Amino acid sequence: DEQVSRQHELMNLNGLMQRLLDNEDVRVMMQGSSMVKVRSSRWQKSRHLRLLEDGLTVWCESTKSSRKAKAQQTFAVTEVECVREGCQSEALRRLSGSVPETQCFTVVFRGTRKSLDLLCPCEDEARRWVRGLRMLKERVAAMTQKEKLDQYPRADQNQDGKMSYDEVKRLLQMINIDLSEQYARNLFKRCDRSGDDRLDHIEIEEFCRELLRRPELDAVFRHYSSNGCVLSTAELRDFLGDQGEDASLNHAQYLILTYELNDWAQRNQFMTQNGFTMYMLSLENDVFNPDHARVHQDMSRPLAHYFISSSHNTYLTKDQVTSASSTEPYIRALNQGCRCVELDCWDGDKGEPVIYHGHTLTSKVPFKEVIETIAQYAFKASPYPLILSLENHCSVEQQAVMAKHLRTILGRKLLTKPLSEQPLKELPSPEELRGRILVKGKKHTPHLGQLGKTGSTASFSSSSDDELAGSNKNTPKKDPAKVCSKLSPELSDLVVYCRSVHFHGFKNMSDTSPNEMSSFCENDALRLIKDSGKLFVRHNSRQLSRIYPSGQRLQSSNYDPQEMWNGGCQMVALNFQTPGEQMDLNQGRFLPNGRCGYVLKPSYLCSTTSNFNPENTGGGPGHIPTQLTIISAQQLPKINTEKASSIVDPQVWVEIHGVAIDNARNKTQRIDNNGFNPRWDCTLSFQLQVPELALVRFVVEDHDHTAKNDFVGQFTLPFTSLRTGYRHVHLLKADGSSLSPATLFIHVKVSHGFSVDPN
Ligand SMILES: *[C@@H]1O[C@H](CO)[C@@H](O)[C@H](O)[C@H]1NC(C)=O
Ligand SMILES: *[C@@H]1O[C@H](CO)[C@@H](O)[C@H](O)[C@H]1NC(C)=O
Ligand SMILES: [Ca+2]
Repeated sequence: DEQVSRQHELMNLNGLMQRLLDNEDVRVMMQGSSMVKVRSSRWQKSRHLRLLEDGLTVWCESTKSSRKAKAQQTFAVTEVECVREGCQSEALRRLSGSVPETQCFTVVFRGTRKSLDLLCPCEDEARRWVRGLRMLKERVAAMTQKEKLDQYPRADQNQDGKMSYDEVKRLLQMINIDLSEQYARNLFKRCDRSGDDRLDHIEIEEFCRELLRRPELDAVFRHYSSNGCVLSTAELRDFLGDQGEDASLNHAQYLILTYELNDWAQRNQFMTQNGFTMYMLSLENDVFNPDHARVHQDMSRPLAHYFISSSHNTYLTKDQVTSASSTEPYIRALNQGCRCVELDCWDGDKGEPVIYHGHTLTSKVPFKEVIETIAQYAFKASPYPLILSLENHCSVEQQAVMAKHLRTILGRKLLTKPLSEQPLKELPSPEELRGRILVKGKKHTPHLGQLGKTGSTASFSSSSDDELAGSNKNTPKKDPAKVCSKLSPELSDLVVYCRSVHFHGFKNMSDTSPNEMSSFCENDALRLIKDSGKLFVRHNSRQLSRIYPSGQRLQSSNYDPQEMWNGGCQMVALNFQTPGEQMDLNQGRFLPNGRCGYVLKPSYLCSTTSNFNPENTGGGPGHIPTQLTIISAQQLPKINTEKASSIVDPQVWVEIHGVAIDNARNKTQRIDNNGFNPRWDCTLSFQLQVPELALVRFVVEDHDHTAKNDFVGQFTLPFTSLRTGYRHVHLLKADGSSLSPATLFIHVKVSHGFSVDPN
């Protein structure tokens, strides 16, 4: 019987111990090391870290004897995002000088878990832990499902044929079956008939059968399997064809090799129901097209032809009035592929400029420290150019200090001269500017100094974020001539392709240079899009525009970025620190193209003669009927845990965010009291006119009878990256981190005539 064979696979494990113990680093980690956990100069506590025999779990034990039970924390190697050696976290950097850099390292976790800063007794031990953790992490990531099962030691550590909850959980995590505590613990209790907190053979079998039960997935399997037991390569190929992807026998064979757990089936090139479930849940079968997970677009077009992931008030950790300024948000934004960060610069003590939100209680962080952080993280997530948007409130003297720091710290990465001496027809491309850092700010332009004199466009308050004067954001603009006189020549020299100018209405192309760019408050940008959308689109095909949130948004809330993208605006700057629908859209927009922070705009937003008007797209390029069937969901967590016993009552919204006529949303019915495996089988239909601009957002809510529904999870992606067929949607939390194991199972059907923009 198929479930029994799944069980046998899970139990049939060989040891890896011997091979792991051959590794000196792992041996040291398993013996354990005494370290100091560091939070600040005052908060430093000793901890004993030890790698468990599974080669996967690290115990982090408080060593101080205390009346309370010894506090223990664990983390799994699979939870580690990366290991940074030396003083690379904010807490450790602040202590650098007082702690030996070579004995420190930081463990950074996926999602929201706080990083762990550690200080080792000697350099050798620190090096071994850094190297060992990285090795184990890579090793797990590189294995196929079957290798994981074959190579990892028996999860049943004391070999009595029974497994504890943690053992079962670790084992399933090895093959990427994540468990939701809420459901798995209850299920474990229910299966533990002997009541000894351990499951024997038969109990484990029942546990796995219940946990992995997917009748709706089995129905798809049976539809393609002629004998109902296995899929032959030809049958798997037919399924792949209907899914709209590579339907070759080779691909089918590759999938069997990668996902099939059963030896016999794998040898004979069959896929069992288990292998099929593994494949269907894998990222390879994700709703997001995996071809778009790498850089797949032409990167040799002018900068103005791309949407550029941009952050506003990057230095803030929360609201604009009282929160801390810090270098951590720069690291977070850069790691997310953000390519335009903002630096709000003010005069500081001892001649050193500082970054903070002027005239507020936000704390200050030295300019130099931010630039050092940027130098270190600028190109870790993306090789394409990074733009530093300087909001400069400094005296001429401290501006010169800023220029000096930029030159000495960023070195050759800093772009200080045009790439070519030829007159500029269009901006250079991300490819040409690969690995370079561009400064956006005011520049002395002796011959064009008169630009500001016409008064015809007073209704557009131009970029307050580029203002030189030491005023706050809402004070009247200074006389441009006076502003210019306060600009230090050293800093002015560093501005090459992103020269901030006031916007004075749309001009003839011959009167402007592509390296001039303007910033717009959200309200001004919206007005331009509504009143003169076509001209704005044309302007944005050649020059960059940066949009920033209204100064009224004291809580650092965000505006809808989609309307700005519809108008071809490139740098639609959002408060990255504020989660919510707008940041979900930003994350979805920049998901494709390898998350490099540059996404090519559709062709009709890249032409100086475009007739595209975002407000009036009735005769748009397409008319695309799309059917999205929300079939089921798996292991949805209860978010609002005040009522501990209650269970989620889920409903799913599907939203289209695009040009005005494409905007739509609809929802499934509600299912009461089932978050473990709710089933809707609900088909929602949409018509798209301008698919290249549309984002699809799936939102799961927990229905609340008395108050606003609770947000459970979401996933957003561009319509052009949405794959057809049966797919899983891996849900994300509000902060953008994974909500694993929560998924939606859907079917997508897009009717004929649809073709992806050839861009
Ligand atoms: C732009 O220039 C062309 C010819 O060079 C001229 O005919 C047209 O009136 C100008 N448009 C504006 C808005 O100045
Ligand atoms: C929403 O979906 C339901 C179910 O498919 C359908 O009956 C209804 O007309 C849809 N509503 C809108 C506004 O599209
Ligand atoms: Ca038992």
